[in-house]
Amino acid sequence: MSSDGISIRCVVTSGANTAISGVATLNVDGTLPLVEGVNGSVNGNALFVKFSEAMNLDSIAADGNYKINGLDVLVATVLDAITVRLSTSQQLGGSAHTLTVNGVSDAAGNAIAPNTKVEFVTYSLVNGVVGMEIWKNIGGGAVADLRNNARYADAPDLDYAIATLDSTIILQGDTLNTFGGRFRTFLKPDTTGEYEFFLAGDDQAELRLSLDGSFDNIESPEANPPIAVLTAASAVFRDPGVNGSVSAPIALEAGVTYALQALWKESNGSEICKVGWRLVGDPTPALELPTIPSQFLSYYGPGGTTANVQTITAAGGQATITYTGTTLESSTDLVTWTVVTGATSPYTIAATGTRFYRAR
Ligand SMILES: [Ca+2]
Ligand SMILES: [Ca+2]
Ligand SMILES: [Ca+2]
Repeated sequence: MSSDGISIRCVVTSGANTAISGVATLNVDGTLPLVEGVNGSVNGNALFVKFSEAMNLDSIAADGNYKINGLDVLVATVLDAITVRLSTSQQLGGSAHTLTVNGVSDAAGNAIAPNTKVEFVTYSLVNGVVGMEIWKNIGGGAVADLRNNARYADAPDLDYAIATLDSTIILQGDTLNTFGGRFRTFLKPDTTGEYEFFLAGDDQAELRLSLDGSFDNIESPEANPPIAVLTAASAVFRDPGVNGSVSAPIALEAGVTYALQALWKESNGSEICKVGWRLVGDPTPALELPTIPSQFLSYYGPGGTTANVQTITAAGGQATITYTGTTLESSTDLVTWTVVTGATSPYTIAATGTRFYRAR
């Protein structure tokens, strides 16, 4: 608006008396706030809503101002002046919803247009993604400070779907302190061989790999002890033997899905976490290794479509399943599901009795 930012004085005249006020600056905000974007959650239990300008914080913290068809909005948490995290009832992967916003206003008091609607699709298992979660306001520099906190592992403050195992995709400038972080991703090599994993971290970090392709027991000290541990900050990949940041060689098979998790803990100053790998025999120096390329990674993120078993045909004593999605799972009781390692669609199964299949 043209009068925005001008300086004014107020002149009051009464009979022969005139009073002149001090100078005031006139701020006119004639722009209504908008919902600029929404992002899903890698855990399928939240929605991150971003507004177009600084908002009245009380108004965006009121959970009753948000409705989502098919989901309950549980708690609205203000992350900053333009962003709010809505925790929701558990979302189905890859399902379409509409967020309807009412009653929120910008910092100047302009209300959003009534029944502002934004369509979104919940995150589903997609290729090329790492989940990155952040727990804020946890002191200490040891990974145990994160793991032992009551808000770990179910209540991260922030989560992101990013392209590789590199915290600086999101956290730049070393400005965030007293937090813990976690990467999770499914890893599927295209070459069978022995791999070394490289971990960079600040302050401290640990890396685990589950050969069964599941995160269910990823932190079990017996089943999945850490394959690399950093007890002092190292912002770059080091050669084997310098510190605990490089795993022993681990045999992996092409086409098999593994579960990879890194935890790190930042107290203050600089922060980072990165994970790389190298086939034994590859001469690339540790310092020059990239983080694990996205083509080998998959996790919950945007842009996916709902995974489905599409057809089941029987011939010659065998059944053939075609499906969409990246992972086929089988079960004998519809309760316990096991990843069918190496499966790609169409997938043919020999007669083995009654078995159920689902795609993810
Ligand atoms: Ca405004
Ligand atoms: Ca920091
Ligand atoms: Ca630090």
